Amino acid sequence: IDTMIPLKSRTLWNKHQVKKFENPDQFEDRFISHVETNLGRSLYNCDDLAAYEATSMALRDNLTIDWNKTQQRITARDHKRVYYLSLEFLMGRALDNALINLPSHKGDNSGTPSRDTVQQSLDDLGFKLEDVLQQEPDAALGNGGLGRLAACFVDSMATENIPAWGYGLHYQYGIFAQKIINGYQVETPEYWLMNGNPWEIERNEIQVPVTFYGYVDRSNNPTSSTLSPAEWIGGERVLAIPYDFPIPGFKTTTVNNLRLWQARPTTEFDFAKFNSGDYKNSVAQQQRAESLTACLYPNDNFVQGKELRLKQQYFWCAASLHDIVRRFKKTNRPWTEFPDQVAIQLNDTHPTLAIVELQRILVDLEKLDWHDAFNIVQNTFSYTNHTVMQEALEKWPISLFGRLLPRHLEIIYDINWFFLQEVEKKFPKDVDLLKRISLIEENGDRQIRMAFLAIVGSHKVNGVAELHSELIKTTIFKDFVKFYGPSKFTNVTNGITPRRWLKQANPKLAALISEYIQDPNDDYLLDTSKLTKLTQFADNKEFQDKWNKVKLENKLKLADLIQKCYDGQDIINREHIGETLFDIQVKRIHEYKRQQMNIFGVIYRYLAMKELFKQGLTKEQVAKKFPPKVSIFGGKSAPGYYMAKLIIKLINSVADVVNNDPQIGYLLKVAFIPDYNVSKAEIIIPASDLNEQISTAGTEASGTSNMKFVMNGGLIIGTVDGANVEITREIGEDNIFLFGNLSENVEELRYNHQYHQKPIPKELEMTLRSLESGMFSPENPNEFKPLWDAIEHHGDYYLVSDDFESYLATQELVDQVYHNEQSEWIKKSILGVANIGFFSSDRCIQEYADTIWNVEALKPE
Ligand code: 4GP
Repeated sequence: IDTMIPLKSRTLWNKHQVKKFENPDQFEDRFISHVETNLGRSLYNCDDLAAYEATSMALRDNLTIDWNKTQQRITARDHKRVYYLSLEFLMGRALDNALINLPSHKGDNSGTPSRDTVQQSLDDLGFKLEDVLQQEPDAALGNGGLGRLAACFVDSMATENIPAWGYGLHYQYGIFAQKIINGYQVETPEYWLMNGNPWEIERNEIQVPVTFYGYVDRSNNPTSSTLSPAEWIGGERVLAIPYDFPIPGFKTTTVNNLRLWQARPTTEFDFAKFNSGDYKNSVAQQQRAESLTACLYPNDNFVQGKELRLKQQYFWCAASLHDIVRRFKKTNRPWTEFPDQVAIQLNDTHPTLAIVELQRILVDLEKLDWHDAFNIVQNTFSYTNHTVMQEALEKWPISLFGRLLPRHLEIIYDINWFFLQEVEKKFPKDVDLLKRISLIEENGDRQIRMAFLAIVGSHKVNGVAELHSELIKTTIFKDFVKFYGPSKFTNVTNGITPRRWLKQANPKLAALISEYIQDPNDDYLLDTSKLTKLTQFADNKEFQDKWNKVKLENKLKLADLIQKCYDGQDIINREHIGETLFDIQVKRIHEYKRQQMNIFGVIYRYLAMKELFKQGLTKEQVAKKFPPKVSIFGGKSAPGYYMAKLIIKLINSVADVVNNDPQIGYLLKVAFIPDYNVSKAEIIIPASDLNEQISTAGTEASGTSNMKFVMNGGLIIGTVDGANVEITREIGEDNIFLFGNLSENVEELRYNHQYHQKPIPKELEMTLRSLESGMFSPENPNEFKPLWDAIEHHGDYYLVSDDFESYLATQELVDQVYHNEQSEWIKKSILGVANIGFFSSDRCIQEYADTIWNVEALKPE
């Protein structure tokens, strides 16, 4: 926007500078004014929803004022900016988070607004903050770990005063809402914008045209080389409109921006269609434009390869780069300084097209020399890999790609051409290497290997936990290490924001911590190493009792949630809740995450208990061997993932049988919480005694819920995988229950399954036969056949049979410690929290800033 206010008018502008609310009275004023003007409501018809909207608008006002100042400061100081490109931002709710980030804290009596004063104000105005918070739908624009990581990162970037913008898509429909009907997952669309969204600013003043299809015109180019500027004459055109979300930091006035693009039809008029009288069709075509960003692809760790997805990716990359380049051009610096001003982080390969798009802008539009341009590109981008699983690695068929983005395909061929020449120079005549490392896969249908393109176009590539970062170097990217050397590959272990995952999710534990470590201003939420002060209280009886009481209260809250999910049926016996182990596995349902092993363990436990009853043991005697426990599950399956859906069905079928067995009673219960999402996680995670991180070794890149559980005093039962390894190092191996085979043995174990029939352990055998007997599916005994077949006849790819015995043995140990050594258990729980500080996403962002982005914090005002 280049309308500038003339100098003589500026005094007037300054006189009317918008002010933040700075005390309860001003907040109340702002609240009422939003109710009456923006919402057109009044004292007589202001319900909880309106109260939520008005509170959010009042807070957004404050944030927007700081947002404006932050942006002006960055521009004035000509500071380097970071751009975090992610197709997923699993933000959850914004209001409580904004409240926690309000400037004042306990111990501050100045009357500046805090969460507590807002709560009081709402109370005075006739509302309960808790009910008001419930009005907000989750912003669920992501699938799982990758999307939630992006959300934690934007929180930490603001907190660490890194000038950073997130770029993503403004989906109308985020991840589907999961219903459980007769035990089966049913996906229902969730229109999260139904009531509008007080947190977003729609910026109609910015409209970026994005083009697809068409052809490359070289008629002005005498050399006709693809390396010199060409003109792409696009076919279809849509507009990208930004929606901005202010991202507050903790104890700082820095407010960053999350910009999500939405597709809109252009207003261009198709005269050809009009003249032929086809008005309806020309409208229909325009409408199709909007469907481009309608919906998030609901896959986790899996690619589907649909044309619409590729269109989404290009639409988002093109719009974001246009924005980034426009901002850079305002500095009037030469192009060579682009990487000094701009760092772009690719969250997985989904935004890899941004590499190609920048090269196109530099060569075709800015007329830079091809190699100079690519130098700039490489120094700008860096790429994070989140998985080694083959089915999750993006590849796009050349035919589809070339039709949608003809000029980009040429550029990729050129990148590949120069790259392969370099490889050939370094390793002459190694044809196999060239084949393996090429950006184009030549077997069968020719495909572009997006991860390889991301590596070649970046200056750094990172994995998300030490084990994972080592694995990518020795497996999927081995040849690239050989060519570039190891220094291009690095590790940044994932982290989580302690503001949301401790303070917001577990206010009682946070209060207890700040009391004992004498940190009334919650500085430990910034400097998490302060948590180590808890160590001195690990054995303190009084502290342990208080610690336990918080856990109990959190478990009661979860029991309420579960009751609600089961239509009022109270599965959990509240009388015994204090002695009942809450064993929780919540995450996307995936064979590699092995929820099937968990539920097999539950089945085995049930069978063994029944056997004891059959032998005539009393309930008390059975309880000695199998003390009270609730197995809690939650998580969505991709709609097309048959096995994952079957696992959900099995969990619910087992729950049906076990929960209704009067002999078993409260000794064993099973609950599946439908529609697991961020706001449910905030209730579930603080209530856990034990959490399951039991992926086949080498498959879970990091995991981040493991960090969240430990930060809330939960103990892990887990394999030596992902970040479990580093968590063990930090908190000590006495405070985690590890089991199972190591990743270095996985290949051999899989090989053995293929070529030698190894008998499966008797406990697993018993379990699988109970499935086969129809115990959990009397109407269809074969219902779960694919689950036992996977283990007994299809090579047991996820090695359930290899880990099952040690899993059960470790569960037994867990029971023993939880029930017989209560004080030991609490001590482990406290020591976990005391030593989890390393996994703050603030640390993680500092590592990115120092070692990858080369960017410094912006000093706040
Ligand atoms: C996930 C990984 O599966 C998980 O281990 C990791 O913690 C998370 O990314 C964040 O790094 N990957 C995906 C995916 O969600 O789709 O690849």
